[in-house]
Formats: sequence, C-alpha cells, structure tokens
Amino acid sequence: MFRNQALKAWRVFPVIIVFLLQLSAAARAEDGYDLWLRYPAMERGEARQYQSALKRIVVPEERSETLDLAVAELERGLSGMLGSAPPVASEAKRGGNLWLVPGEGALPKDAGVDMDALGPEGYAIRSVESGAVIAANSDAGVLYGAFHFLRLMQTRESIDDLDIVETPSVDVRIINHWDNLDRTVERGYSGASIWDWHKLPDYLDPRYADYARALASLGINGVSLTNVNADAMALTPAYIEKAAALAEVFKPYGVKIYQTARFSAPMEIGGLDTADPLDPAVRAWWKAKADEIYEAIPDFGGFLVKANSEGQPGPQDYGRNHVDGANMLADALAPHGGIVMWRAFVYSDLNPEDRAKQAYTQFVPLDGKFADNVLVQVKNGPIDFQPREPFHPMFGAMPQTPLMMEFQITKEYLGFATHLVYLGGYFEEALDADTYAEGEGSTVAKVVDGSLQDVALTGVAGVGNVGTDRNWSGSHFDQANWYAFGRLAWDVYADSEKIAEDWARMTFTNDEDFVRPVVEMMMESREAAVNYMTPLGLTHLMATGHHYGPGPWVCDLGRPEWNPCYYHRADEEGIGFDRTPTGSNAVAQYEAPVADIYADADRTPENLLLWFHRLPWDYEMTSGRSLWDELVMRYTKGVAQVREMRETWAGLEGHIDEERYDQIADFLAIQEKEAQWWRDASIAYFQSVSGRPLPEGVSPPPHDLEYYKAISHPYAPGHH
Ligand code: BDP
Repeated sequence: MFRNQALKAWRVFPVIIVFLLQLSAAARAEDGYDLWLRYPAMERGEARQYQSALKRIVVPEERSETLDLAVAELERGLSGMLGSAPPVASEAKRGGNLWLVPGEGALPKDAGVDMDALGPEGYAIRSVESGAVIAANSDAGVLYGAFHFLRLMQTRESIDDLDIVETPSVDVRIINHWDNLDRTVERGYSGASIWDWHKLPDYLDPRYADYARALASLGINGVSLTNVNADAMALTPAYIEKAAALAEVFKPYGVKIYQTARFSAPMEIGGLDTADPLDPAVRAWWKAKADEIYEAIPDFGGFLVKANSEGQPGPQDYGRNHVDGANMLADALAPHGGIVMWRAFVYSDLNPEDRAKQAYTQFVPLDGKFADNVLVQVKNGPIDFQPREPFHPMFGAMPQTPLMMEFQITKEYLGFATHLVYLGGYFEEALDADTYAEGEGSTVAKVVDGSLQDVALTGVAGVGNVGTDRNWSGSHFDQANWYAFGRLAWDVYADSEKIAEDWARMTFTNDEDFVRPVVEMMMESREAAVNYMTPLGLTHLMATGHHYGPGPWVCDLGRPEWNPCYYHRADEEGIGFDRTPTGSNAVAQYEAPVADIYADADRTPENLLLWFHRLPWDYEMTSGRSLWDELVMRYTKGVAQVREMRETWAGLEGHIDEERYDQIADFLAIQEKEAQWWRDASIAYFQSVSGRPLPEGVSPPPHDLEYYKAISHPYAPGHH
C-alpha cells in the first residue's frame, strides 16, 4: 500500500509542477505589458469556428520586413488563441487560405477588392471562396489589416462573410511625447521616458519594438520624440544619431519619427546671434539642419513646434508672425517631403485678452498663408485639455489651412494615473461638435479629416501616456485612453462605446458579465470626474503647477491665467466667466447659431454654463434648484459616481486575473478618496465666497477651508 501511494505521488508530481509553472507564467503575463494584444487561448468550442477557416497563411515568398511582421503577428495571435498557428505558404489550396496581399498582383480572382479605394494605408478584409484576403497597397496596410483580423477573433466576431474596407481618416496619426532628454516626462504619470537616450544609439531596448507594434496595431504612424518645451540639444548630431537608431526600429511598423524643434536652436547650438525667421543665415541654418537630419533619417517626418507660448521662443520675438516661423521650417523640410506641425496653443501673460480667445485672434487672420506642408495643431478646446471644454473656435474658422487635432491622452487634468477616466467619449464629444462653419453638420471631425474644407494635409495628435511602467500607461485603464485615441485617429467617426467594448474584451475577457458593466463604468467615468472636479463648465481649478488636486482658492499668482480665480470668478454675488458680449465676447469667435446659443444662458448646455456665463448664485437651473445648490449637488454626485464604480468593480472579482484586478481596485479606492477631497475642498471654498447654506441633507466638508488650503504636494509627478 505504501509503495502504491509513493508511485502515485511520483505520477502526480510532474503534473503539479507543470500546473504551477503554467500558473506562474499566467501570472507573469498579466501585468499589463501585453496591452490589448494578449491573445489568450479560446475555449475549444469557440476555436473551432475559426480553425477550419485558417488552414494556411498565404503570403508572397519575397517579402519585406513589414510583411514579415504581419505574418509573425498572425502566427502569434493564432497560436495564442487557437493553440497553434497555421503554416505559412506561398501557394493557396482549395480552402482555408488567409491571403496577405500587398498590391493588386497577387489578389485571388474573386476577391473583388477595389484597390484604388484603399489609398496608401487602407486595407480590405474580404471573404473569398477559398478563404479570406487581407489586401492593401502598402505593406503597412497589410499589417494594419492583420491586426484588424486578429481583433475580430479577439472580440469573438465572425470571420465568415467579411467585407471590410478601412481607410484612415487623416494622414498623420501621431503620438506627441512630452519626454525630456533627462528621461523625465512633462505631465507623465507612468514612470520615466521610454527613450533611454543615454544608451542610444548602441543599445536598443526591446521595448521600442514592442511600442512600435502596439502603435501599428492602432494604425498610428508617427511619434514625436521629445517635449514641446523643447531642448535644442535634441537637434545636435549626437541626438540625431540616437533618433536615427529609433527610426530604424519604428520604420517596419510604419511609424515615422518626428522631432520637436526649439525655435532658438540656431542660436543655442548653431552659434548665430539671432533666430529671426527672415534672416538668411537663420534660414540657411535650418535648411542645413534638415539636410543633416534626412541624411541620417531618410524617412524623418518633420518638426513639431511650440512657439511664443508659455515662455517658449518664437518668431514674435523678432516682430514676425507664426506664418514667418512655420514657413521657414516648412521650406527647409519641403525638399525632403517633411512637414511642420505648428501648435496653436499660444497665449501670453502680457496679453490682457481672455486666454480662451488668444489663439483664434492670432491665427485666424493668417488663414491661407501657411505653406502646403504646414499643419496648424489645435487643442480640442480653447484653454487647455480641461475635463470639459467647448470645442476650439479655430475649427472651421480657417478654411484654407489644414488644422490638426491635438488631444491629451495623459491625464494631466483628469486625476493622473490613478483615476479611472475613460477619454473615448471626451475625444468623441470634441470631434462630434458642430462648428456650423459651412452650415449645419460641419462637425469638427469633418474639419479635421479635410472633407469639409478640402485641405490637402490632415492629422490627429495625442499627447502620449506611455512610460517605463510595466503596464506602459501607469494604470490598466489608462491603456484604454491610448487605445481609444488610436482608433479615433484612424476613424474620426468611430463610436467610443464600441471602442471601449473592444478594448475591454481584448484587454481582459469576453465574459459578458464583465464586459457590460465595465463598458458602462468607462462611459460614465468622465462625467464623474467632471462632477467632482469642475462641474457645470467650471475650469482650471487644479492646484498650482503640478495640477494635482483642487486649488480653487489660488488667486495671487503672478500671471493672471495661472489662477483658478481667473477662471471661476466666484464672489458673494455669483460665479462663472462672462464670455458673452457683456464680457470677453469669446462667443463671437463661434459661427451662428453656436455663438447665439453660447451667448444665451438659457440655451447654453448646462455642462458648459459657467464657461460662458457669470450667473447669480440663485440662478434657476433646469433641475429647479438654484445654481448654488446644483453646484453642491454635482460635486456630491461625482463622489457617489466613483463609489458606484468601486462597487461595480468589487462585483467583478474573479472574472479576471488577481494581479490586475487588485491594482484596479486599489486605484479606485484612491480615486474615491481624492474625489471626496475635491468635493470637500471645493465646497468649503465656494461656500466661503457664496456665504450660502448647503442644501438640505448634504453633508458638510469634514474640515474647514484652511485645512484644504494647507494640503501641499511639492513632489507630485509630471511637473518638470
Ligand atoms: C499644458 C501643460 C504644459 C504644457 C502645455 C503645452 O500644463 O506642461 O507644456 O500644456 O501644451 O497643458 O504646451
């Protein structure tokens, strides 16, 4: 008997070891590094429907590195999901072929793909009699198609009867890194910069290729490497060589490298005594610099420039304007096919004009004067990535100038990495806004994709949220914001809820009991943040500098527009910024009827009310409550919404791996604590100015205003 038991133990032992090894591998895999590209095994029944259609991957024998990547991705995805990948072949057989077709030549006869309609980066995925084709005019297009095909399987959609045609809405789909050369990241909340400049060009961190792969999975085709508050050193030969090494890694993924150009670089690294854009020596310096860069990086994308804003140098330092500055750089890049992304985020403390008006005032008169290879990059709203802003009035107002959208993916003003705030709806709200520039239906999306005003060059930029954190984005849910950005940059008309659903399925599980509540929670999360931070159109109430936590009481900083008081203007009479004709008249920068609606408090959407209007505390809201009571209720509601999010999450334990589950649960607890802090501090402050009692049943802040004012976080991240 003893012998028997021993024998059995020996038999069981290896099984246990294998099991433990598998467990630890699974645990290792679920640290978020794999993003939405996880490809976990399907259940056998689920796999069956796909297996029979995937007997071989048919691809030309001679193929580029990019096509190799497409094949490798399919192999990786299919072996992960189905247990094994079909063989790669150069000949099709009777059934079960998945063709990768770069260019018309190799198309099966019955494919019926209109290749002309696909343009340079689009792709088609079509079922044919003996399988399916992924066809594109470029290898990058095939790679995008391969990712799309895998997504169908990842989200358990059918791959029978496919007839998908995808072309990107815009030409330039780019992540703007605000990364400094010392590896700090301005407004970065996910560790250090992923660019290890010190070890470049000789050491290529494997993360670079993993990053490029994730970008390609979304169709993102550009990254600008460094901070818009630029360091001229990035343009020195040593750093050009480093950037060239990165460009080599990114190229097969269809991703171009761009650089930020400090306007005063000719002085700082060129030894000139001016950076005047009309000075021939300055112009010659930039031309030579562009030649030098293209020598090292033949597919270099171009420059991103922040000029004459927040203390950055620019053409106005020499009495010139944005056109003079942008066109000088554009001239230098044009012979190489490069572009300039010239940012419209400009305002000055010396200018008493309402900050929300300054960009429009400076740029709109310059319409039509920019060179063909210049894109003017405009933030979604007229101030600065606030939890809610109206759309930027420049959209639609410069019919002869390509305007590029700039979103912020990193959550500078939305709770950093620990708050769960899904930005898909935020981005969509901006794109869907109707400018009325050419009559009803003139959405921002149509301005951005060039269909409204027929501009030649188009783009969407997102300020990235990627760093050295193992999970890339600082939190698992912040990956969704990167993901949603990419999908909306590809298709500016895409639905942010569908994107959230795809992301949740790919990132976590297809379990409906998980997906449904999670998508719902994501869709509500942004409103929750608006409520506990800046309800009813309030804006920029964050603490000074680092923007972490509330600071509505800050009124005495040197520059007017650094002060939350500048934005909320609360006193015992009322609250809000009058941007109607009786105030700054910023509403006049919008087309009719938008301008008329925003000028009328009764017609302005309540969620933008205090952005455009200064109103008495007893102004009656649609709820029937006074403005004061409504404000308090909104703050309170924001906290309740986060509490509900926490409860939702608590109900999902066991649906996903413990590692990610736990971190998300902990972060939601932080979010609730901080939402409460925002609410209490804001109510304490606004009550100190309004002098009004809290509505019945609402609990007062547990501390007095002085307590909240004294909270300080000098080392909050992302502030450099
Ligand atoms: C603001 C950030 C600041 C950036 C600036 C910009 O606070 O760090 O430099 O935008 O976009 O949101 O240039």
